[in-house]
Amino acid sequence: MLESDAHFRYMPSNMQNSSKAMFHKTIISCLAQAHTRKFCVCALLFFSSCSLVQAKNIPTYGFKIIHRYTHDPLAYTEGLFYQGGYLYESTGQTGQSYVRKVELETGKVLQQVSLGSAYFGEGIVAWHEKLIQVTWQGGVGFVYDLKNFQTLRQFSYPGEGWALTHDSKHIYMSDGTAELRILDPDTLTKTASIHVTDNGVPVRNLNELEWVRGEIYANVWLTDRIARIDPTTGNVVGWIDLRGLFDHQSLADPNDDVLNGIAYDAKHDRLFVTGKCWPYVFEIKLTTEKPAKT
Ligand SMILES: [Ca+2]
Repeated sequence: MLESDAHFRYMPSNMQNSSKAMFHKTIISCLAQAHTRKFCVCALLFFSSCSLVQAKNIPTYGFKIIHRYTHDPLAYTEGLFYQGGYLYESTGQTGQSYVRKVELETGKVLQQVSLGSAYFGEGIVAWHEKLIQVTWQGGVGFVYDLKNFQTLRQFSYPGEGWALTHDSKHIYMSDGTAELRILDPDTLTKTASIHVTDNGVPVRNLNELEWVRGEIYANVWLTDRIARIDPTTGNVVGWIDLRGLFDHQSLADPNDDVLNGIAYDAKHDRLFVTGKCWPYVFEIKLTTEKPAKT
């Protein structure tokens, strides 16, 4: 296969033939202009159009429930992570925004700090001995001592803050767009960003985040879906379909009390999910492929 032909391998054969003919015609046409710069522009435009038809089949994963834990039904969950045997949770709504350390098995709140009425709390992440939180539209974040929740300092950022997670080197922040900001963990300033796409289409409303075995999991606001994102490319490499996990239509505000909360226990490979004002935190295992949507 010619190197150029590799670009046609995802197409049906009849489309491959016509596309190859078009490609060769394009090259001849461009060469006829005998101008290298023009040729490059033509080739780039052509390959850009080819990429539109190279849609990859992104797998959709289902789930099975391993365990169901109690969750405070008044907790408007905005951030969640697991560390050292405990869940850490942040909640939203002005006047009801807290950061909590929660006993997983019972849901008992062991430690809590309030943001007061000035801020709407959003995502949290642990970084060594610190706990970092962003707020929705305040442009202000907080750094706490992870052990006693004492406020150590504030920091600022442009735009909105939705969620946080981290790997060994960076902190990742969502802001409701299709971009994930990469932050320096010490200065908490943006150093780069990840543009998240599903087959080239931007995935907006990325909300709660979790780093899971080299991928970033992000639940998409107002849906029952979690995107599995390759952080090196921003490509969605899988979808987790959590329809049927919990009927949030039974809650007081079903349009708002949606899936939002992902935590991962890397040591024991346990994945936890919950939602705003859901009465449960679920430990789930992913199943390989979900049947086609009906
Ligand atoms: Ca999380």
